[in-house]
Amino acid sequence: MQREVIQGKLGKRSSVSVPLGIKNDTTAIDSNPIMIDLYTFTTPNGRKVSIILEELSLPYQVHTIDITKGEQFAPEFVEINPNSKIPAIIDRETDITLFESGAILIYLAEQTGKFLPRKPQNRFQVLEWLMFQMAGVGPMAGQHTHFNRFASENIPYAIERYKKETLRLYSVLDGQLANQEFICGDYSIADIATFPWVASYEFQGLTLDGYPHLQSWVERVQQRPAVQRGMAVPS
Ligand SMILES: N[C@@H](CCC(=O)N[C@@H](CS)C(=O)NCC(=O)O)C(=O)O
Repeated sequence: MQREVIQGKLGKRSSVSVPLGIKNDTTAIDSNPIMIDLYTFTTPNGRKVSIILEELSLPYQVHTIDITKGEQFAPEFVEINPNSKIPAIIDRETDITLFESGAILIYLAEQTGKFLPRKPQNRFQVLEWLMFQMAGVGPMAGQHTHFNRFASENIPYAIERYKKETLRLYSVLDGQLANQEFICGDYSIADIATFPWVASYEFQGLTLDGYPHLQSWVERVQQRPAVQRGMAVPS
């Protein structure tokens, strides 16, 4: 498996060889200690986590788990995520191992006090839209992409069903973004979770025509340098 080190703060990269799952390595680059091991691949769920790590300027080490080669089923990775899916992290400072991208976003937001408001009304609105992404946008767009691009047989019913539901969810997001810049007003983990999915609409065989507020939001979030760096991980 490919190993590489990324220093979020300075955006510098260099390659190192580190055993999968190592917990107490004190490797430092430019005297900035690596805090987080990130197990990821070039997919929207993985990129949610690289985006927040870049936004937070946290030094992290990328472990590429090539899910097209079945590396998610390697015993060392199953120890980290028994569900055999990316993303997952190990926080070396707290020794906490986590899988499920939504849980990882909440954890990093809580640890740093950023992108998840404290005030209950705002906090639960962000969590509500995070759950909307986790339970709706991701699974529906994922199923649509599968049946539209990767299924071994052409099943028009499945393609149509998931396309219709994904576009319905896009229209809900479009309405939410009609009068504000970000999904819950201020930029939050709800935006970080949703962006990599909606931004890959062309790959999914969809269009954002007819969703002008969602389209503007994609362009707005895309302009953030941390988002651009996070979307390029793993390289
Ligand atoms: N709900 C999970 C979904 C994770 C997920 O589906 N990851 C995909 C890549 S985006 C994966 O690892 N697939 C490998 C497989 O299904 O074998 C999360 O948000 O973390």
